[in-house]
Amino acid sequence: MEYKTIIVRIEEGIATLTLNRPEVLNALNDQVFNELADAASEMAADPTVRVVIITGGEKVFAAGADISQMATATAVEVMTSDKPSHRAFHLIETMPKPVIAAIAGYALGGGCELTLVADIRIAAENAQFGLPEIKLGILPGAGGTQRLPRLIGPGRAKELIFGGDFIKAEEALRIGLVNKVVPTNQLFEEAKKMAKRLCDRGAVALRLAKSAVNEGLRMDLEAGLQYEDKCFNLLFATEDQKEGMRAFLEKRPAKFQGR
Ligand code: CO8
Repeated sequence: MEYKTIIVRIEEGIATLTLNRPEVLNALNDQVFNELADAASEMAADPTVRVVIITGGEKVFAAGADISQMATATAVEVMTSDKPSHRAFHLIETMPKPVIAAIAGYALGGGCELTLVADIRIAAENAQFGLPEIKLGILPGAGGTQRLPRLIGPGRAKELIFGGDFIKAEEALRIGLVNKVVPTNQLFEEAKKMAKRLCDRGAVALRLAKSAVNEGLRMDLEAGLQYEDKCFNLLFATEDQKEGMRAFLEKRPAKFQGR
């Protein structure tokens, strides 16, 4: 597929999606969301892709949804829009493969919300996070009011959502918004290193582990435990389970085939 606002590269099982609207700090308009949705579907279906990295490059992740596109919208237009942002975020969040967000510079508004649909967030030292929507008279409408409290707790999420102020990478790490902070010039190397580690794991086990965590978050504990049990049982039907356990007993690294 051809993309204009993102760059898609696939190398050794790792797909990197790079937002590419530098002139507006990677502001996310409907075209970007549609292309992200298409790329997410393509990467999910491509058997050569094991892990996906989403980034905005070295300078900025994304300064939010495109304000110029929203400024004159009416309530009816917003209400009846097919909301490509929601489609893109849903496809990324439910992608049956690990998604890593590699974040440098600003990750604001919809940009911050995009990082929340990734499984793992790695921030460069120069990263800044914020949900400034409140300062525009709106609220984070691409999942921020729902996913952020689930990730960092309602108290801290409300402080970010109500205040609209930015926080630096170290603070994001302290409150659990990101998994790791790395020197800015090592961001892509670190993201690739983590992606490579995940490429060596069994793809089916990864897929079900991701599903168990994500689906479990929607359920009460008892239902979540039952869902986990089903996923666990199912993995005993895979060759990867046989290989993984045999390799352990034979004291050698496992070679998973993803089946
Ligand atoms: N939308 C459109 N254009 C933008 C955006 C944006 N979000 N952010 C930056 N730009 C543009 C600027 O207008 C500017 O363009 P130009 O050169 O033509 O004037 C260019 O990018 C560079 O920006 P600045 O000159 O402002 O750069 P600074 O370094 O001075 O400032 C900031 C950087 C602090 C990041 C500043 O640009 C800023 O505050 N940007 C807006 C941040 C923001 O409010 N983001 C939230 C947007 S709302 C949102 O994300 C809602 C999500 C929910 C959507 C749900 C849809 C259903």
